[in-house]
Amino acid sequence: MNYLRFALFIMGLVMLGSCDEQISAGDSRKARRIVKKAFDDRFGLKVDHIPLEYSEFANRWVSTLYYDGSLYRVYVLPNGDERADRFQLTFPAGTQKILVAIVNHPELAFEDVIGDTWSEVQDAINAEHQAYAERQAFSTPVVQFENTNVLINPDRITSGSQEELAGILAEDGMDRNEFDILVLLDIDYDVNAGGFASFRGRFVGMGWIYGDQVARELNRENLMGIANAIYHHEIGHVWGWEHEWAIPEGVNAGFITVPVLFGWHDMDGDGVPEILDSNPYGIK
Ligand SMILES: [Ca+2]
Ligand SMILES: [Ca+2]
Ligand SMILES: [Zn+2]
Repeated sequence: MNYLRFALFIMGLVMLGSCDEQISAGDSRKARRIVKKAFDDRFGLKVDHIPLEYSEFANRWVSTLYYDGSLYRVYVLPNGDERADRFQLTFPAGTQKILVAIVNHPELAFEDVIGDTWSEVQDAINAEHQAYAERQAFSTPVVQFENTNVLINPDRITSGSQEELAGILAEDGMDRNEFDILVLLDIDYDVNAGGFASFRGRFVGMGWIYGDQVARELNRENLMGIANAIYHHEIGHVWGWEHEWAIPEGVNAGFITVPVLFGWHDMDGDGVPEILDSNPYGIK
Protein backbone atom coordinates (compact mmCIF):
# COMPACT_ATOMS: atom_id res chain seq x y z
CA MET A 1 0.00 0.00 0.00
CA ASN A 2 1.50 3.30 -1.01
CA TYR A 3 1.20 6.35 1.20
CA LEU A 4 -1.51 8.01 -0.84
CA ARG A 5 -3.70 4.93 -0.82
CA PHE A 6 -3.09 4.52 2.91
CA ALA A 7 -4.09 8.14 3.52
CA LEU A 8 -7.30 7.68 1.54
CA PHE A 9 -8.03 4.50 3.49
CA ILE A 10 -7.66 6.37 6.79
CA MET A 11 -9.80 9.28 5.54
CA GLY A 12 -12.48 6.80 4.53
CA LEU A 13 -12.47 5.31 8.01
CA VAL A 14 -12.70 8.73 9.63
CA MET A 15 -15.61 9.79 7.41
CA LEU A 16 -17.45 6.54 8.03
CA GLY A 17 -16.72 6.77 11.72
CA SER A 18 -18.30 10.19 12.09
CA CYS A 19 -21.25 9.44 9.82
CA ASP A 20 -23.65 8.79 12.66
CA GLU A 21 -23.10 12.30 14.01
CA GLN A 22 -23.74 14.08 10.72
CA ILE A 23 -27.01 15.93 10.18
CA SER A 24 -27.29 16.26 6.42
CA ALA A 25 -29.89 17.58 4.00
CA GLY A 26 -31.72 14.25 4.17
CA ASP A 27 -32.04 14.10 7.96
CA SER A 28 -35.13 16.23 8.51
CA ARG A 29 -36.47 13.95 11.27
CA LYS A 30 -33.23 14.18 13.23
CA ALA A 31 -33.06 17.93 12.67
CA ARG A 32 -36.67 18.37 13.74
CA ARG A 33 -36.04 16.48 16.96
CA ILE A 34 -33.01 18.65 17.77
CA VAL A 35 -34.88 21.88 16.99
CA LYS A 36 -37.89 20.85 19.04
CA LYS A 37 -35.65 20.12 22.02
CA ALA A 38 -33.79 23.43 21.57
CA PHE A 39 -37.00 25.48 21.60
CA ASP A 40 -38.07 23.68 24.76
CA ASP A 41 -34.71 23.67 26.60
CA ARG A 42 -33.63 27.18 25.66
CA PHE A 43 -36.91 29.07 25.64
CA GLY A 44 -39.49 26.87 27.34
CA LEU A 45 -41.53 26.68 24.12
CA LYS A 46 -43.23 23.39 23.34
CA VAL A 47 -43.75 23.62 19.57
CA ASP A 48 -45.85 21.20 17.51
CA HIS A 49 -45.52 22.78 14.06
CA ILE A 50 -41.84 23.48 13.46
CA PRO A 51 -40.76 25.51 10.41
CA LEU A 52 -37.72 23.71 9.09
CA GLU A 53 -35.69 24.27 5.95
CA TYR A 54 -32.29 23.06 4.86
CA SER A 55 -29.81 25.73 3.79
CA GLU A 56 -27.78 24.52 0.82
CA PHE A 57 -25.45 27.51 1.22
CA ALA A 58 -24.62 27.01 4.87
CA ASN A 59 -25.12 23.23 5.01
CA ARG A 60 -27.31 23.50 8.06
CA TRP A 61 -30.93 23.35 9.05
CA VAL A 62 -32.77 26.58 9.82
CA SER A 63 -35.84 26.96 12.02
CA THR A 64 -37.58 30.22 12.95
CA LEU A 65 -40.54 31.22 15.09
CA TYR A 66 -41.95 34.75 14.99
CA TYR A 67 -43.70 34.62 18.31
CA ASP A 68 -44.67 36.98 21.12
CA GLY A 69 -42.55 39.90 19.82
CA SER A 70 -39.39 37.90 19.19
CA LEU A 71 -37.74 35.94 16.43
CA TYR A 72 -36.62 32.61 17.90
CA ARG A 73 -34.03 31.04 15.62
CA VAL A 74 -32.36 27.64 15.76
CA TYR A 75 -29.65 26.42 13.42
CA VAL A 76 -28.67 22.76 13.38
CA LEU A 77 -25.05 22.35 12.30
CA PRO A 78 -23.71 19.37 10.33
CA ASN A 79 -22.20 17.87 13.51
CA GLY A 80 -25.60 17.91 15.22
CA ASP A 81 -24.92 20.94 17.44
CA GLU A 82 -27.62 23.57 17.66
CA ARG A 83 -27.31 27.35 17.86
CA ALA A 84 -30.35 29.00 19.43
CA ASP A 85 -30.94 32.76 19.50
CA ARG A 86 -33.74 35.14 20.28
CA PHE A 87 -34.05 38.62 18.79
CA GLN A 88 -36.46 41.49 19.16
CA LEU A 89 -37.01 43.07 15.76
CA THR A 90 -39.56 44.31 13.26
CA PHE A 91 -41.86 41.43 12.28
CA PRO A 92 -42.52 40.66 8.61
CA ALA A 93 -46.23 41.30 9.05
CA GLY A 94 -48.85 43.99 8.77
CA THR A 95 -48.70 47.39 7.12
CA GLN A 96 -45.19 48.76 7.30
CA LYS A 97 -44.70 52.49 6.93
CA ILE A 98 -41.68 53.11 4.73
CA LEU A 99 -40.05 56.48 4.17
CA VAL A 100 -38.02 56.48 0.98
CA ALA A 101 -35.69 59.48 0.83
CA ILE A 102 -34.47 59.80 -2.75
CA VAL A 103 -31.35 61.85 -3.32
CA ASN A 104 -32.35 64.12 -6.17
CA HIS A 105 -29.19 64.23 -8.30
CA PRO A 106 -30.05 66.51 -11.26
CA GLU A 107 -28.75 64.07 -13.89
CA LEU A 108 -31.13 61.34 -12.66
CA ALA A 109 -34.30 63.39 -13.08
CA PHE A 110 -35.96 61.17 -10.48
CA GLU A 111 -38.81 63.67 -10.25
CA ASP A 112 -39.90 62.41 -13.70
CA VAL A 113 -40.51 58.86 -12.42
CA ILE A 114 -41.33 59.30 -8.72
CA GLY A 115 -45.05 59.69 -9.36
CA ASP A 116 -45.45 56.98 -12.00
CA THR A 117 -42.84 54.30 -12.77
CA TRP A 118 -41.34 54.38 -9.27
CA SER A 119 -44.68 54.21 -7.50
CA GLU A 120 -45.80 51.55 -10.01
CA VAL A 121 -42.96 49.23 -9.05
CA GLN A 122 -43.65 49.90 -5.35
CA ASP A 123 -47.27 48.91 -6.02
CA ALA A 124 -46.02 45.78 -7.83
CA ILE A 125 -44.27 44.68 -4.63
CA ASN A 126 -47.53 45.04 -2.69
CA ALA A 127 -49.32 43.13 -5.48
CA GLU A 128 -46.88 40.22 -5.05
CA HIS A 129 -47.85 39.98 -1.38
CA GLN A 130 -51.55 40.24 -2.29
CA ALA A 131 -51.19 37.48 -4.90
CA TYR A 132 -49.43 35.24 -2.39
CA ALA A 133 -52.23 35.76 0.15
CA GLU A 134 -54.82 34.91 -2.51
CA ARG A 135 -52.99 31.70 -3.45
CA GLN A 136 -52.95 30.72 0.21
CA ALA A 137 -56.62 31.76 0.67
CA PHE A 138 -55.71 34.19 3.46
CA SER A 139 -58.28 36.90 4.12
CA THR A 140 -55.63 39.66 4.04
CA PRO A 141 -52.09 40.03 2.71
CA VAL A 142 -49.53 39.20 5.39
CA VAL A 143 -47.38 42.22 4.48
CA GLN A 144 -48.15 45.53 2.79
CA PHE A 145 -45.95 48.59 2.46
CA GLU A 146 -47.29 52.10 2.90
CA ASN A 147 -44.72 54.20 1.08
CA THR A 148 -43.88 57.86 1.46
CA ASN A 149 -41.40 59.08 -1.17
CA VAL A 150 -39.53 62.34 -0.67
CA LEU A 151 -36.84 63.97 -2.80
CA ILE A 152 -33.80 65.26 -0.92
CA ASN A 153 -31.39 67.81 -2.29
CA PRO A 154 -27.92 66.16 -2.73
CA ASP A 155 -26.12 68.94 -0.82
CA ARG A 156 -27.96 67.92 2.34
CA ILE A 157 -26.41 64.44 2.32
CA THR A 158 -22.82 63.99 3.48
CA SER A 159 -22.46 60.78 5.49
CA GLY A 160 -25.63 59.08 4.28
CA SER A 161 -26.19 57.75 7.78
CA GLN A 162 -29.49 56.97 9.44
CA GLU A 163 -28.87 59.77 11.97
CA GLU A 164 -28.24 62.30 9.23
CA LEU A 165 -31.41 61.29 7.40
CA ALA A 166 -33.47 61.43 10.61
CA GLY A 167 -32.12 64.96 11.18
CA ILE A 168 -33.07 66.04 7.64
CA LEU A 169 -36.57 64.65 8.12
CA ALA A 170 -36.90 66.54 11.41
CA GLU A 171 -35.85 69.78 9.69
CA ASP A 172 -38.63 69.17 7.18
CA GLY A 173 -41.21 68.60 9.91
CA MET A 174 -41.26 64.79 9.75
CA ASP A 175 -40.66 62.39 12.64
CA ARG A 176 -38.49 59.35 12.01
CA ASN A 177 -40.51 57.44 14.60
CA GLU A 178 -43.65 57.71 12.50
CA PHE A 179 -42.03 55.26 10.08
CA ASP A 180 -41.15 51.62 10.61
CA ILE A 181 -38.22 51.70 8.20
CA LEU A 182 -36.21 54.49 6.58
CA VAL A 183 -34.69 53.99 3.13
CA LEU A 184 -32.03 56.26 1.67
CA LEU A 185 -31.99 55.79 -2.11
CA ASP A 186 -28.84 57.45 -3.43
CA ILE A 187 -28.08 56.43 -7.01
CA ASP A 188 -24.73 57.14 -8.62
CA TYR A 189 -24.49 55.45 -12.04
CA ASP A 190 -20.68 55.39 -11.72
CA VAL A 191 -20.75 53.28 -8.57
CA ASN A 192 -22.28 49.82 -8.30
CA ALA A 193 -22.87 50.41 -4.61
CA GLY A 194 -25.60 47.84 -4.04
CA GLY A 195 -27.55 48.08 -0.82
CA PHE A 196 -27.17 47.47 2.86
CA ALA A 197 -29.23 47.05 5.98
CA SER A 198 -28.08 46.13 9.42
CA PHE A 199 -29.56 42.95 10.85
CA ARG A 200 -32.51 43.98 13.06
CA GLY A 201 -31.94 47.66 12.18
CA ARG A 202 -34.65 49.87 10.71
CA PHE A 203 -32.58 51.58 8.04
CA VAL A 204 -31.80 50.61 4.46
CA GLY A 205 -29.26 52.25 2.17
CA MET A 206 -29.56 51.64 -1.56
CA GLY A 207 -27.46 52.72 -4.52
CA TRP A 208 -27.06 51.65 -8.15
CA ILE A 209 -27.05 47.86 -8.37
CA TYR A 210 -26.15 47.30 -12.02
CA GLY A 211 -22.93 46.81 -13.98
CA ASP A 212 -21.80 48.26 -17.28
CA GLN A 213 -24.08 46.07 -19.40
CA VAL A 214 -27.22 47.76 -18.08
CA ALA A 215 -28.47 51.07 -19.48
CA ARG A 216 -28.01 53.97 -17.09
CA GLU A 217 -31.61 54.99 -16.94
CA LEU A 218 -34.56 54.80 -14.58
CA ASN A 219 -36.67 52.56 -16.79
CA ARG A 220 -39.23 50.18 -15.36
CA GLU A 221 -36.95 47.13 -15.41
CA ASN A 222 -34.13 48.89 -13.57
CA LEU A 223 -36.49 50.44 -11.02
CA MET A 224 -38.19 47.07 -10.44
CA GLY A 225 -34.79 45.55 -9.67
CA ILE A 226 -34.06 48.34 -7.21
CA ALA A 227 -37.47 47.90 -5.57
CA ASN A 228 -36.85 44.13 -5.29
CA ALA A 229 -33.48 44.84 -3.66
CA ILE A 230 -35.09 47.22 -1.14
CA TYR A 231 -38.38 45.49 -0.32
CA HIS A 232 -37.32 41.84 -0.51
CA HIS A 233 -33.58 41.67 0.15
CA GLU A 234 -32.71 44.60 2.45
CA ILE A 235 -36.00 44.77 4.33
CA GLY A 236 -35.65 41.01 4.66
CA HIS A 237 -32.55 41.72 6.76
CA VAL A 238 -34.58 44.16 8.89
CA TRP A 239 -36.90 41.22 9.57
CA GLY A 240 -34.02 38.92 10.52
CA TRP A 241 -33.36 37.18 7.20
CA GLU A 242 -29.83 35.89 6.67
CA HIS A 243 -28.37 35.35 3.20
CA GLU A 244 -28.04 31.61 3.62
CA TRP A 245 -31.66 30.89 4.47
CA ALA A 246 -33.45 28.78 1.90
CA ILE A 247 -34.41 30.43 -1.37
CA PRO A 248 -37.97 29.97 -2.66
CA GLU A 249 -38.75 28.32 -5.95
CA GLY A 250 -41.65 28.44 -8.38
CA VAL A 251 -44.56 30.72 -7.63
CA ASN A 252 -42.93 32.20 -4.52
CA ALA A 253 -39.74 33.11 -6.37
CA GLY A 254 -40.22 36.87 -5.88
CA PHE A 255 -39.70 36.40 -2.15
CA ILE A 256 -36.25 36.33 -0.62
CA THR A 257 -36.85 33.17 1.39
CA VAL A 258 -39.40 30.42 1.74
CA PRO A 259 -42.63 31.79 3.27
CA VAL A 260 -42.59 29.33 6.18
CA LEU A 261 -39.41 30.92 7.64
CA PHE A 262 -41.09 34.34 7.79
CA GLY A 263 -44.20 32.88 9.45
CA TRP A 264 -46.16 33.45 6.22
CA HIS A 265 -47.41 29.88 5.99
CA ASP A 266 -50.45 28.47 7.77
CA MET A 267 -48.94 25.50 9.57
CA ASP A 268 -51.75 24.53 11.95
CA GLY A 269 -54.50 24.61 9.32
CA ASP A 270 -56.72 27.33 10.80
CA GLY A 271 -56.46 29.50 7.67
CA VAL A 272 -54.27 32.14 9.33
CA PRO A 273 -50.52 32.42 8.63
CA GLU A 274 -48.59 31.73 11.83
CA ILE A 275 -47.21 35.27 12.12
CA LEU A 276 -50.78 36.65 12.30
CA ASP A 277 -52.18 33.67 14.21
CA SER A 278 -53.28 34.18 17.84
CA ASN A 279 -52.30 30.57 18.65
CA PRO A 280 -49.44 29.90 16.22
CA TYR A 281 -47.11 26.94 15.57
CA GLY A 282 -49.08 24.75 17.97
CA ILE A 283 -47.09 26.29 20.83
CA LYS A 284 -48.02 25.15 24.31
CA1 LIG B 1 -52.36 29.15 11.46
CA1 LIG C 1 -53.62 28.74 15.09
ZN1 LIG D 1 -27.90 41.24 2.06
